Amino acid sequence: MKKTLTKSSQRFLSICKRMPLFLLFILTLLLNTKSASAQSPYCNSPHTSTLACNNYEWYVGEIDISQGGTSIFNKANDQCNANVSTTHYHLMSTTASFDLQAGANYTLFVGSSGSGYTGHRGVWIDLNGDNDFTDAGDFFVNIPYTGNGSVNITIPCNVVAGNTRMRVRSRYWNYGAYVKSNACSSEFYGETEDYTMSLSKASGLSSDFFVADTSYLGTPVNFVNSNQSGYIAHDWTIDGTSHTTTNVTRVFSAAGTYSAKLVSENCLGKDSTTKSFDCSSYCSSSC
Ligand SMILES: [Ca+2]
Ligand SMILES: [Ca+2]
Ligand SMILES: [Ca+2]
Repeated sequence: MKKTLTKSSQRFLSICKRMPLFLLFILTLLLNTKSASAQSPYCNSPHTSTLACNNYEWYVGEIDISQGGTSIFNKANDQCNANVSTTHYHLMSTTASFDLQAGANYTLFVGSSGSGYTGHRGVWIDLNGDNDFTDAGDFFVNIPYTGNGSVNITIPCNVVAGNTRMRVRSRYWNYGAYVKSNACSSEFYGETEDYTMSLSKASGLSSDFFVADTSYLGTPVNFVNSNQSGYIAHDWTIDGTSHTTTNVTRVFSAAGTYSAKLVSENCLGKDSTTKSFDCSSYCSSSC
C-alpha cells in the first residue's frame, strides 16, 4: 500500500535535499571571512572612513630604509593602494622584502604627497616574531608628518632572527600621535600597510679594514672598513685622531710611518685591529 507523506515530512525531506547547498553556502561564507582578514595571524588594523584614503592624502606613501646613506629598501609613493572594502588595510608582501640586522642603525623615511594636510605615521616591528606588536622589545616609532620626514632607528640586540612583520599606519593630525598600543586600533582616516621582512643577528665579530701599505703626501688616503653594515659602532684612531664613521679618508702632510686602529662593535661585543702604513713624499713615474 502506497504511503502518503504528510506536509511536514515533505518539508523535512526538502530541507534535507538542500542541506549540501546550505553547507556549501556556510563554507563559502567562512572562507570569505578568512580572506577578508588577510593579515592573519596579526591583528586587524581597520580605518573605518568610507572615503578613499587618498582623499585628504592620509595614506602611506614612499617608504625608504637606508644605512649609511645607502638605501636597502624603497617603495615608491603608491598613494592609497588599500581601499574601503579592506578597511584600508593592505599586506604589501608575503615574502621577506628586506632584512634588518640586530644592533644596526637605519634611517627610516615614511613620506606622503606633501599636500597641506598634516598627519602622523606609526611604524611597528614584531621583533620577537610572535605575531603581535605588544612586547616590551617590539619596535615602535611615531613620525609626525608636516612635510616629508625621517627618523633614525636602532634595532636592538635581543631580536628573534627570521621572518617577521613591519606595520606602517597613517592618520590625520587631529587624531593625535600614534602610541605603541595603536598597532591594532580602529582608526577613521588613513591607511595601513604590512610588510613581511626578516631580522638577522651577527654570526661573528671581526674588526678589519684596508689601507694601502704606502701612500703619498697631500693625496687622500682611504681607510675602507671590511664591515660596511651590521655593526653598532666603529671607533677609529688614526695618527691620534678619532673618527666614528664606517670609512675614513685622511690627507697627511708629513712623511713617516703611521698607525691606524679600528674598534668595531656588534651585538657579540668589540674587536680591534691595528695596522701601520707609510706615507712618502710624492714620487713621479720618473723616479
Ligand atoms: Ca599606500
Ligand atoms: Ca611581538
Ligand atoms: Ca607577544
